[in-house]
Amino acid sequence: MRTRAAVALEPGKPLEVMEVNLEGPKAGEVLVEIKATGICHTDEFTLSGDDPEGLFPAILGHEGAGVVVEVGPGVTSVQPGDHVIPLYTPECRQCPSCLSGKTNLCTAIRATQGQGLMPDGTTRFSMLDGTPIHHYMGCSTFANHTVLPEIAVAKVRPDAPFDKICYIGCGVTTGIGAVINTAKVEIGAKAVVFGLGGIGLNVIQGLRLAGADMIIGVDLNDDKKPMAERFGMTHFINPRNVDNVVQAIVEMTKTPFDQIGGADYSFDCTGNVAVMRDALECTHRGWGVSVVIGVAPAGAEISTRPFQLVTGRIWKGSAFGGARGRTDVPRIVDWYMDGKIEIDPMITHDLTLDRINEGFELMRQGKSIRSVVTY
Ligand code: NAD
Ligand code: AHE
Ligand code: ZN
Repeated sequence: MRTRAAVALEPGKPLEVMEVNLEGPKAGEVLVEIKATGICHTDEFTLSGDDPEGLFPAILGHEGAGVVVEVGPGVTSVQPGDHVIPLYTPECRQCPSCLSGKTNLCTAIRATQGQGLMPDGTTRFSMLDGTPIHHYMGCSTFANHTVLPEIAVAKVRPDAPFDKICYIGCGVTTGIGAVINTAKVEIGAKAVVFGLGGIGLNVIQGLRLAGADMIIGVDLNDDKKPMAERFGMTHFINPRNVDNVVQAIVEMTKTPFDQIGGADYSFDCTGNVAVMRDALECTHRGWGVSVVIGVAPAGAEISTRPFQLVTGRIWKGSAFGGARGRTDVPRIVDWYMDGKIEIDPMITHDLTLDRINEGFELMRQGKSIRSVVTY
């Protein structure tokens, strides 16, 4: 079949909207009509050329929602008409990682996914002249139709609006999951969130859900403050306004009883390795936990004095919020539909596919939280 897609032809260049060829689903695969997709900073990261796994030409996008149109042989868990969210972290329930019960990082198809291919080592997308186009993160939601492995779709309730729940395909789950699954934040905690964008705001709403007392937001952009407050941020720091952001956080978190100071938990949602260091070092001696969520460019490395770890701070990372997609994503959709979490205010811009590059520009300029493209 043919479908419309925004294709990343070269790093650093705008996406080009065009008709592309799409082959139907093979065994264990499903064809999905994408109804809506968010634009995450990771799409921009890969488009910029900074992603070691970035391949071109590719159809980017990994934060979608849509409807199953056709299923390949052997598919049993979904059928045409089902509403689904594509999963860049699949859940096969059979690989050593899934069976370990210790991680959400299913390894069943990770190797081919990183090569921009379907599990059988081929691509379903090509240009009209026959040039192959890579898949991206196993999702390619910047195409009106895409093919996905069955293990990489979460079936969700049919009454949930596509243009909102697409955000659960990455940002919402990543942020809330990092708090609940990765950090396991407890009631009364003091937490710091570095980067108040599409991920950081969801960390904030996760912290509110978990019952944190103090939620300090850190961002270079003052314009991010009102939205973060709306979602539960209690204090704000712009690093440009303080001499030393770590010291400022240590001071803010001191009490008459505890003059050591430091956050119980911190989260990096910037992808900047200097910020990751601050995020670790602002946590409390003896027990502070810092979670890296941000994705750093090729070649970037984190550093700190080992003494920071010797004295009890813990550095962790979180992918897709530690969520097991087929199990957890339908529940998060229920949370949204039941009013337990909010999504709508974070979707600041609605676009059509023709205007997708405006969404990237708004993100670069810090003017959006999430732009959502509807087909
Ligand atoms: P975004 O562009 O919406 O937000 C980033 C925010 O960080 C902005 O508000 C920006 O002003 C702020 N910022 C940038 N540099 C800063 C600095 N030095 N100090 C303080 N604030 C700073 O991006 P997003 O969509 O929220 O994504 C955030 C990061 O999370 C990206 O690196 C993205 O690739 C990554 N990410 C990771 C996962 C995962 O599973 N681990 C999932 C989604 C996104
Ligand atoms: N390809 C990059 C790493 C990108 C990365 O870390 N991706 C996150 C999801 S970001 C979603 O917006 C992730 O899930 N990582 C786990 C995985 O298996 O990819 C690189 O540095 O090579
Ligand atoms: Zn993402």
